[in-house]
Amino acid sequence: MARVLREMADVLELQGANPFRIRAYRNAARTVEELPAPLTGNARRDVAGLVELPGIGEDLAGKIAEIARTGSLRALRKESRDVPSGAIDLMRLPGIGPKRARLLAERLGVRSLDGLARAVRTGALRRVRGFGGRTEARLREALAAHLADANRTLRAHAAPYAEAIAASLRALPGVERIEVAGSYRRARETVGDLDLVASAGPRVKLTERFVALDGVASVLGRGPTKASVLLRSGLQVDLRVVPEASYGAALVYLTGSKAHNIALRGLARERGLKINEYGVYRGTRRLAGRTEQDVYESVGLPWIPPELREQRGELEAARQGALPPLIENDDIRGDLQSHTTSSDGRGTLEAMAEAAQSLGYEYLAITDHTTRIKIVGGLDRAGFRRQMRRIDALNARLHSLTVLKGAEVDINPDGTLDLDDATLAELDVVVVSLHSAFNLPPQEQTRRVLRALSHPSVDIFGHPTGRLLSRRRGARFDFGEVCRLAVERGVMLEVNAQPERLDIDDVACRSAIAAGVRPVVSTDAHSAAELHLMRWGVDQARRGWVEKRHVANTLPLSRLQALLHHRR
Ligand code: DGT
Ligand code: CA
Ligand code: CA
Ligand code: ZN
Repeated sequence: MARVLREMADVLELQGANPFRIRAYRNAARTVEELPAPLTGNARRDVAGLVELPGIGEDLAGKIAEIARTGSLRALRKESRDVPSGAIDLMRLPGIGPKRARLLAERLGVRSLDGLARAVRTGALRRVRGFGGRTEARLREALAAHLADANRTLRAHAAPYAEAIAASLRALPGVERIEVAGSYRRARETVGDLDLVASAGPRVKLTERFVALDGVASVLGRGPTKASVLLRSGLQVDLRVVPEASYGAALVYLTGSKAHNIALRGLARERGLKINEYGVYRGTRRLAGRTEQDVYESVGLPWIPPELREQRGELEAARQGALPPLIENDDIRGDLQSHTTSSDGRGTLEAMAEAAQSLGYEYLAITDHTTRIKIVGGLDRAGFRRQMRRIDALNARLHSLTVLKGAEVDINPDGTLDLDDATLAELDVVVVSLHSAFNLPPQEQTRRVLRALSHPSVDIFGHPTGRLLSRRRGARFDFGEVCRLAVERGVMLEVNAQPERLDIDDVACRSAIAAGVRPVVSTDAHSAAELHLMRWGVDQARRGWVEKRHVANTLPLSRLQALLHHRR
């Protein structure tokens, strides 16, 4: 629903429609993302519930109910008629708004990402006013990032589909086991498609039920044991049905990664065994296959968590009994980055605290923005002082939760911080982040970051690279140097849990902990509902071999405070 509403906003923007109307659609997209329960599909009931929500009038409520019922929006089809579909894709690139998208179409006939890539390659772009060398370089980079990721979906965006499909099939009588395998299970940040594995009795006709599910737009293939569909959202889902005795082997096979599978089969071969998706065999005799555990055991290994199955040393670690006890969601005791209505958050201080309390957290750091970036309406020194007093008053009323006074401070292009030293020293938690000048040459960027992290008040380096998946590559700096300084100064590195950030990434997590850096996993929540994004950050940390003992926000408050005070 959110995707359709955003597309509507994009189309209106491209037509130069009334900005209030455009904003209404964008806000509605966020509102439906945060709905506490799915809509019923019954138009009258849905509309009645929706108009209760802030910013949703009768008209929008009707449109949302229509999407809930039909999966699409007539008004969008009508409005898109005069808009080249590629223009919408162009607007997803950084630096291209509706004006520039229209300019590209009029001057160069560019109406798609491919067309734009061609215009960059041939130098045609440079001849259009306003698309000089710097813009061209940025677009070149964005295109490379985008095209590499084209047709992949953020894992968090695929999750509602994955979970709903698995749940509806699991509920069918005769279905024994079902799980989502593939890159989704390995917790990759994006997925190409979803791969389901199931075991069911032969009479269940599971693939027939699967292709008839709600949300299926077209059937790409179907047989008694395999089927593939395309959902209306554009996501492909594959289903494989196997006998129960093969379920574990099929799950290993379809979880991958391919490189892990190949190495695992190599180990089996050394023992005179053969592994395929039906089981582990010596000759024609099946030795294992019912559970994943059996399969790994047959080659002398313990079960390996899916997040590690990337052929990055996990088989060796398993053989030596040295698999890391990976961090789990329940290990998290608090959140160290969040925003409120004092900057660009949508929840009040009190609402954020209440939500953190209901998650069972011991602490929540409120880290509103500073003022350098105008669009987020951040706090200045007086603003932070007022907020600190409000937090004191709130803490006096709270029992199980402590609200920590924080800030997400902009790192200026020269590496100085966007807040005065006295205010910085008064805060409990200082997060510093890059929000501009991402394209500095690596040496300069390294100097900038090192200077910022050297400030004695800094606790955490927030979303360190500033990348946005498939939209912005992020800053390039010497990560090893930054880790060395972070260890020396006791600065922690954030694993930002926002699905489109997941920053630092899995590989960086692993080198950070190897260097002795302490990671924190934070949601960077901009609403109470976004405090739930923690799981995506934890999954990314797990892919980086991170354990509970590494992560600062698994510590009880007193020990966390000792870490934070140590900096002062
Ligand atoms: P994706 O969908 O691009 O995000 O990545 P995966 O890992 O989900 O890949 P996918 O959907 O093509 O295949 C699912 C799993 O099936 C994959 O992780 C491992 C297994 N698989 C697919 N093709 C092969 C193959 O040629 N050899 C082996 N050993 N395994 C394969
Ligand atoms: Ca897949
Ligand atoms: Ca697949
Ligand atoms: Zn930020």
